[in-house]
Amino acid sequence: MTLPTGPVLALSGGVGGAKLCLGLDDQLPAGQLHIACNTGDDFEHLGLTICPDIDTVLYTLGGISNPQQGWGLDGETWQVLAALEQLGADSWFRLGDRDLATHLWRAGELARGTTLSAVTADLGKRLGVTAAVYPMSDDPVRTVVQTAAGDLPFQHYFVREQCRPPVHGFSFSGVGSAALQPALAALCASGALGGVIICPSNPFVSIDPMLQLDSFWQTLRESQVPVLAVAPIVAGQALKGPAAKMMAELNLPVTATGVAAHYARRYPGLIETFVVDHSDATLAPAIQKLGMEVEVTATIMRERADKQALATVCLELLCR
Ligand code: FO1
Repeated sequence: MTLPTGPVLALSGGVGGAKLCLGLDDQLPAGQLHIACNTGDDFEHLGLTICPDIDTVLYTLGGISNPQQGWGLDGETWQVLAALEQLGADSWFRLGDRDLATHLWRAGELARGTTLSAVTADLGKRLGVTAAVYPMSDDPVRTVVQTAAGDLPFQHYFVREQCRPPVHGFSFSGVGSAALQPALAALCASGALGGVIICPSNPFVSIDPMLQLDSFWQTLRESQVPVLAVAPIVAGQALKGPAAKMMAELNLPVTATGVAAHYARRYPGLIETFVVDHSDATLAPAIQKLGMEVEVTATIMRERADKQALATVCLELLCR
């Protein structure tokens, strides 16, 4: 397997992103993988700062995530949540007892003025994660889902309302003034970056908040670094989460081509190669017309070996 020389940057949100990050972490030498995590999903809840996309990456690479859900911790207990229910507190967002330790510890660190980056790096070290994991910014950026039921903070839409209200748009509060995480900005400006992998995450609520932050996508494009994206839609379906439903409600074709067109429209010239599943091979010509190369491979990641195989395909593409 040929590997890029220099650091590899993955942009990740949600469970699908964490799966590919695990495969990349397995295939790259320690320290070569850098992961930018979406923080648009973050929210203040029960006085705690909840960072789901950061925790999903850290728990997954730390080997302690709940394998069925993809988020939260394996072998969790729910005593505190049950006690909170007794107190009449919100219990729609399921925080397990051990997961709560992460949130309590993070809230204390942040209250002491520690940056989210430093807290994330500290937590990664404690979990034995060797990849460099960053929040996309140390400044708050919050995804707002514009729905027929009004504007909803992401977790209210995703968990409390179970993605039911039809969406007609998104906004990212704070994105206009938030700065790209400093080490990320330095990595992109260094000229050493070997490649960028946009993981199979939700394009609207995981990838867009990151790429629209602080001219990040223009910085990446100007850095001439190879950039590839893995389609989060396979045979018209999202493997997990509301991406397909959102695309239908936004009147976009619910296909890998629809995602490629979204990225081409928003970030012209950024993505060189679009990776699609074998079941979408016939879409290649339409995606090539958008100015992207197409790689057809197996993109459904069930087993660890699937994650490693897809990671290998991506890493070799960055070396072409
Ligand atoms: N997702 C759910 O669908 N239901 C939950 O109750 C829930 C709790 C939760 C707690 C901690 C955490 O890190 C993630 C959690 N998630 C839950 C997932 C979360 O909503 C993420 O935003 C999704 O993974 C999409 O990125």
